[in-house]
Amino acid sequence: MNALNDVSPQSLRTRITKHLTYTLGKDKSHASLYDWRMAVSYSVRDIVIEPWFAATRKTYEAQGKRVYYLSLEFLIGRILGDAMTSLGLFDTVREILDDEGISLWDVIEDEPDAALGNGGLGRLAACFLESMSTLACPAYGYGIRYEHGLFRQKFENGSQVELPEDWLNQPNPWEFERPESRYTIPFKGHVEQADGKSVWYAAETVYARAYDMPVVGWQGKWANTLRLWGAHPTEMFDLERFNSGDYTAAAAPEALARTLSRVLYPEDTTESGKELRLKQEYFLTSAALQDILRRFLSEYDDLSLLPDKVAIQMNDTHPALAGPELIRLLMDVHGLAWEDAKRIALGCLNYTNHTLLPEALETWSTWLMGRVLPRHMQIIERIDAEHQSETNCAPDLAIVQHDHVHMGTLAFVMASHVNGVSALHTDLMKETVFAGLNGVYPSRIINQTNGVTPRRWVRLSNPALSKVLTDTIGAGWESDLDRLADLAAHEEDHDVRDAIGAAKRHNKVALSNWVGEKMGMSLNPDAMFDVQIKRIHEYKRQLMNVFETIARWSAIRANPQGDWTPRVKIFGGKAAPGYFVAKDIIHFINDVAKTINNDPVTADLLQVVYPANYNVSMAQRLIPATDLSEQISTAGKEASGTGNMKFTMNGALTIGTLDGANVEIREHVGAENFFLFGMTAAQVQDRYQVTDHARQAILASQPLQDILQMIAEGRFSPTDKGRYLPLVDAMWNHDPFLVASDFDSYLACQAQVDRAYTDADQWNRLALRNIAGSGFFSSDRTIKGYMADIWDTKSLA
Ligand code: GL4
Repeated sequence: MNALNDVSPQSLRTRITKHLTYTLGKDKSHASLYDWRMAVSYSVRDIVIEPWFAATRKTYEAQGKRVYYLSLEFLIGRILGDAMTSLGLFDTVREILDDEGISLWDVIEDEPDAALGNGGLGRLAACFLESMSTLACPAYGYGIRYEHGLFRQKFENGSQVELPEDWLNQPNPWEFERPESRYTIPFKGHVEQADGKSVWYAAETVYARAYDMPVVGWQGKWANTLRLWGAHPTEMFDLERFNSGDYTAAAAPEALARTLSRVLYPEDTTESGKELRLKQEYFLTSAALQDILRRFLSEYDDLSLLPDKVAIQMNDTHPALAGPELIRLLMDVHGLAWEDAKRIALGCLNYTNHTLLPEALETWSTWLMGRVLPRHMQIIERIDAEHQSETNCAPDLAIVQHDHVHMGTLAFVMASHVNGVSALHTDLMKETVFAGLNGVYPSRIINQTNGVTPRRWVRLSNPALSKVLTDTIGAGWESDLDRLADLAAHEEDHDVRDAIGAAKRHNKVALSNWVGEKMGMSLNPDAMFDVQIKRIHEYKRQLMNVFETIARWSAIRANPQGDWTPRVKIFGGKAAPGYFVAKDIIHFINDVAKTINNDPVTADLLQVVYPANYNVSMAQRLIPATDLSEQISTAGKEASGTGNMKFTMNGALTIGTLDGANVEIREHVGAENFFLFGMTAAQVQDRYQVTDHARQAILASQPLQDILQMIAEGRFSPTDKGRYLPLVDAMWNHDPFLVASDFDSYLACQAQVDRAYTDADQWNRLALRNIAGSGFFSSDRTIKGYMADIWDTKSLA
């Protein structure tokens, strides 16, 4: 079965015209870009329906196990281009629109990004959904239909300002509202015992209503469902109050309910501890589990079979209430005994850990948990008591400690498998944060190194390179990315190396044009494009990159006639609104950019670009145009990274530390094709033992002293000279992520990069080797790993 079989250009043309006429109610002479985009989207969506239905049919027939991926975040990005790519309709649609005088790219860019996530964790979930469909793994994604996704970022005088995101201000052509699929979600109230059963009398309730989005896989052979929950009031609008003039009170139940799915929390790797967040986590988890049980019971009547038919993945601890909630539903609603309910829940559940940063490990006060979810608090205490008595563990391994519920421990205890997201991260989990639990539950922790989908990240975002790949190694690499290894046999072919270089240059020209239009800057496409795009976080060390930029600028100014390699430094990323240090870093990057970009002495050799509002669509532009990928986190801090993989696939070389998946990238592409610097995770640990590590490192580094001196003197903030004194002070006295200690190594490595770039042909050779070694980082490989090692599911292809 293949969706493409009966899609002729003529039928698609007719479909688009019909949607324009009958769905949008416009004739061609009056249709706006929006109208065309909607008509094209509905038409492409129509074509997904058939494989979507067929996949559902096959799944029911097979009676196999289904996967349920629970995530508070799905960072999807735009959908139309991706769907057309998967269905092979790109050229057909382009031709149809050309005939109407409409540009396909304009249509594509009219679509808002679905930004229901913060960064890597949410984007990983989106790549996984796509891979599960490509692999015909029967699966559902479950998430929240946030009305407002991640905030829009703008810069005002260089500072980040957050604006609300409003992707749902217009109809979403990819979703199907399912008013019939709705569940009651209870909150608060109290629990009573009756006939040996616990009865939870909730004080508040909301409905979770399903909104389904089909997720189509490569070549339209399979489509799974992303089911997002929207919150709706259980109480009707209060007409009596309205009629008596109290309009606000009349709408209160609705307002209360809707706040639940109103906004995505903008914290990446920090937990916020807010009641609304806890409610969101429970809202998603309960709705998903009720839906899973309803589906299961429509096919089977023996709940003990649940672990044979259902695999639930908890994406981080955010849905970790799944343990107690599944036990609650099995006991209180379906009448099972505690032991059975707990065994079944444990058999279904798995947990992925995405970070070791202590500030990200969620805890909830028992007071809040007990107030919002009184029944769950009881269940958690019983799970905890059994966990402690069965394992005889130390008190610091308890789920409840110091009046707080530790969600990582809860997730761990209630999971069959717990996985890390890169080899290094998994090792560190076993050695550090989860060492104790690993001792009492040995072999529960396994590794599944992250991956990314090459359909979106190469085929869609880099057509120029995609053509070179297909011309060189033949078609089909998109769904069998290990085939990229075949490129290695063409390393000595000058034409192939040139073609890779030409594709990169083409993308750099396109990016330069875009930057020209957006920011009024004119970039030199022959300069090295050096890119760091990711959330702004101290551990990711954007600061180190800016320091290097300043060092470079000073060095060029001191010797403008020197043999310099021209560079364009590109930054992109948002800071959590409450993370003030990160926001200062943004301000600082913009101030440095302003100073450097206005210097005529260095203008041809160094430029700094920081486009506002980095998102998935911007990543799709930047990554194909990148020569050098900055992956410079303090070793041991970045669990995996996934941007690093996207750059490698697109032929960028990496300058990086031995952190997260960088370690494996370097192994796969070859150490000689990777610019390594900095301390290892073990050396980082030792370095922290040196109390004045920063001061010592700065005193040993003249370049760093000079840079800090310039900043302290106000060179980058002439109207407010003291602006960055706190930053300089923090460098000397704290430097929690060891920027100073790694700086000289980074500087030396950057000099090596400069030299390498001067030999364009050799650089292209290194790019080729990076692409050839990147096959391992397809999310298809990752998902096959989950299917085999965690879910025990089979592909229905
Ligand atoms: C993250 C990690 O920081 C990142 O390294 C990883 O690639 C990603 C997906 O596993 O998960 N953890 C959190 S929290 N946010 C992330 O992006």
